[in-house]
Amino acid sequence: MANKRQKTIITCAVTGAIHTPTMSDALPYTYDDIAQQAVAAAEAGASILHLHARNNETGAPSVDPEDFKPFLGRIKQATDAVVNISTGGSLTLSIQDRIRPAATFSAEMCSMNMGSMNFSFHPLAKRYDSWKFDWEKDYVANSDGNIFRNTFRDIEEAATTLAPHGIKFEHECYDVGHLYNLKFCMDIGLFKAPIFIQFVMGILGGIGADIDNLLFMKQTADKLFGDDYRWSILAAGSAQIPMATTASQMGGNVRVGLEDSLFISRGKLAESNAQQVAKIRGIVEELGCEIATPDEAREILDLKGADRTAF
Ligand code: KMH
Ligand code: ZN
Repeated sequence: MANKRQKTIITCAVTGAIHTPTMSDALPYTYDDIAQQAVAAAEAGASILHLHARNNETGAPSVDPEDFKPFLGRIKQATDAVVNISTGGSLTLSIQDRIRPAATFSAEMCSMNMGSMNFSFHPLAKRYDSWKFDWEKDYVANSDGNIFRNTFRDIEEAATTLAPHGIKFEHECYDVGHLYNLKFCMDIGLFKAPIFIQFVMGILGGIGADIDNLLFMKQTADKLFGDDYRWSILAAGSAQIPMATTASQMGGNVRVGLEDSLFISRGKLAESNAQQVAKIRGIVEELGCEIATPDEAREILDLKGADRTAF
């Protein structure tokens, strides 16, 4: 049977870079704050930590491995959570730059974005009038002119560069077509089962975050991948917790974190990543599911193990 009920893996995406300028004081961007919030999220129940980095002075998205090193070491010392390094980086960077941190640190997991798309958050520019960093207003306002580039050639380059590291991918699928892209890539041997799919919903440019769409994504994935996949949901903004709750009842795993939503409930800013993790953990457990420990997540996703990373 496809996706028989397993423990629920909670991923926490601790700090945004692609689409999350610093519009909340709770969003960590320094090495210290990223490390502290990541460890607290793991203690609250996240078995996977999805991580971006920022330049500590400018707050700008960074793919310089030197901006990852300080917090990766501290996270590894303090927790056994699985570290998942973003290869999304920023909307304006090449795939070669974006995959460098995951390759440098030979992470257990990294993201793999499964198609090129509009990826916009420009409406936010009108909603805010104060910004923490100078670059943020223009970056947000100009996102209506960006393409998040993830061509088949980019995906192949990322997959073949990262293959020798034995990294498991979090396949970020923002629409149904991305599932077909993933199927094509599996058929030509780029990715091995069991694959881990993150259904990304509610990004302007991708599929909307509602239950009909989740069912369609899940049915399509069942049709294409049968037993060869595990899945999770990431719904952006105020849909984060409601859609994660629904997915958990369908046998899916969940991703929360300030990267994808700054809120803890409608209109109320979250105080931390750990607060969001604690909230979804409470809901999932209340509804009768158990959450996976990091080692259980490793087993479910067939990961190489923390002893085979380079940090
Ligand atoms: N925040 C997600 C919608 C990546 O890091 O590669 C996009 C993301 C992509 O997490
Ligand atoms: Zn990310």
